[in-house]
Amino acid sequence: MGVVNVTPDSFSDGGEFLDPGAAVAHGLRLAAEGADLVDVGGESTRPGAEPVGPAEELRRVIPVIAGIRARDANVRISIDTSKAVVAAAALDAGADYVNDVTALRGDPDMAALVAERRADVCLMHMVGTPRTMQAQARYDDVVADVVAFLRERVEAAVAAGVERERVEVDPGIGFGKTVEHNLELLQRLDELAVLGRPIVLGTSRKAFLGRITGRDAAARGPATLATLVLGLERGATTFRVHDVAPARDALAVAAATLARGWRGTNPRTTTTTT
Ligand code: PMM
Repeated sequence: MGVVNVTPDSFSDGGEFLDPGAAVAHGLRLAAEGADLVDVGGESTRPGAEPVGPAEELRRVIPVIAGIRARDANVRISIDTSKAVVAAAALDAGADYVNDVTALRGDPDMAALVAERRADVCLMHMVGTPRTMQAQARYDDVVADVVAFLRERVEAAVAAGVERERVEVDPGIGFGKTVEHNLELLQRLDELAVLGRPIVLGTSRKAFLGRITGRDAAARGPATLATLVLGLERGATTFRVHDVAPARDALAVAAATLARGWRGTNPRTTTTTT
């Protein structure tokens, strides 16, 4: 899953793709690099971020989704939103997948929309809201708490009519979590397998990697790759990343080593005996 943030304030690429043309070009580039899914978002969820109104969010994301869909009929498009009105317009414009960091709790109309439109959906763990979440980073056992939360949210989605097969789950790395919480979630990611749903992992360039390496967001690519390999080994199937080409390479090598049958095709793959 390649990230296209159409925001002025996302932590690592804020402002880079505010222009719709630049955002469309970036999404197409990520698809060409091998992203199966391009995740378009118009509201930053960085810690402390201010909410954006629906009109502004629609203005940011819809031309980008329509533009990517017009030029690439195949890539799957995800809308990163917690607002049903934005998700509905995005699905109309060609999106296939709803990435909701509130796990269908942010808008009372979201679950019914996802069910009715038969969209795929990602349910992510977060306590509180991006404005308040870091102050609420307290858990008995972070992994057990995340599993219990996601189990409840999967059942709520199914009860609202969402097909279970369409639901993916995400531990919400960096959302109301300390460095230690993030590392423990990554270390014990395999425990999310009890949920029986595909696991999405969003570690790309996040602050905990900066705390370990001392690097700024833009220089956290290698640190991100380490988390992808660990995540793959522990059962993650979708990797939300800013840099698709290196992620594909790292995952292809890790998957080949683990013999898990990596499904992707790499446009640059050649046969070699060395
Ligand atoms: N992280 C961000 C935004 N959306 N969605 C999911 N499902 N998982 C994540 O970890 C996630 C997300 C924040 O990162 P960004 O500001 O780089 O988009």
